[in-house]
Amino acid sequence: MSWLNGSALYAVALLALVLAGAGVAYSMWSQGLAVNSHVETGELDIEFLNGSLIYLDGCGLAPGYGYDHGNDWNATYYPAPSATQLDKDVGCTRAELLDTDGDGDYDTINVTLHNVYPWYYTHVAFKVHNNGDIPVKIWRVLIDGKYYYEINEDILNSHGVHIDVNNDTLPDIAIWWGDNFGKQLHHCDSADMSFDITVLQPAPQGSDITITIKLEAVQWNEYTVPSGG
Ligand SMILES: [Ca+2]
Ligand SMILES: [Ca+2]
Ligand SMILES: [Ca+2]
Repeated sequence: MSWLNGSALYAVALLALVLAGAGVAYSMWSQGLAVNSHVETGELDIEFLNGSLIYLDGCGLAPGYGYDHGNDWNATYYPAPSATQLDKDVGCTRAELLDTDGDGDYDTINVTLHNVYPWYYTHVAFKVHNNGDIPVKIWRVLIDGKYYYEINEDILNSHGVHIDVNNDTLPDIAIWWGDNFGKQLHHCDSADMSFDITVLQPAPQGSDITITIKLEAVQWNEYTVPSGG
């Protein structure tokens, strides 16, 4: 046992200390991984709030299909976003919330204008609800597959965006959106949103006009609006 001299004992003790130090470092690294994986399980999710959908001049097909079924509204002051009620009941509006991917959240609004004519006007309102964990901002709207950002700009010239529903290159409706694009919603927060629809002169006669609307939100610190958007 003559080889186990004082310096060898010192070396063994030093090795034990190094291993202990490695153990401490290893456990800290493991904890770091756990924190990272927790952050990554946060979910970004919004929905149209069930029961929040209301609209003018509903077709009255069933309870819940709008209110104020009756005389039509007319965009008398177009392109300003307001209207007056006529003494005639010709057309009507139907809107419904859909869960297109079957996850239990309403993700789409379908709006159908029935038997309408140029300058027929309607208004659709609803709440958007953050049912995910991550604070979000309402970013953009997808109408019939095309993205629009804050489309309430340039009111006096264009009254929002013009949309060609039947693909004959002529605009059939104008949509103007109310506020709350860019509004930050924390978990369980809701925001009111609404839009006006005005039927334009080139709209097709004798057929229903249907549009499909979705909203997209982004993580609160990633909100940007492209120039010209
Ligand atoms: Ca009506
Ligand atoms: Ca859904
Ligand atoms: Ca058209």
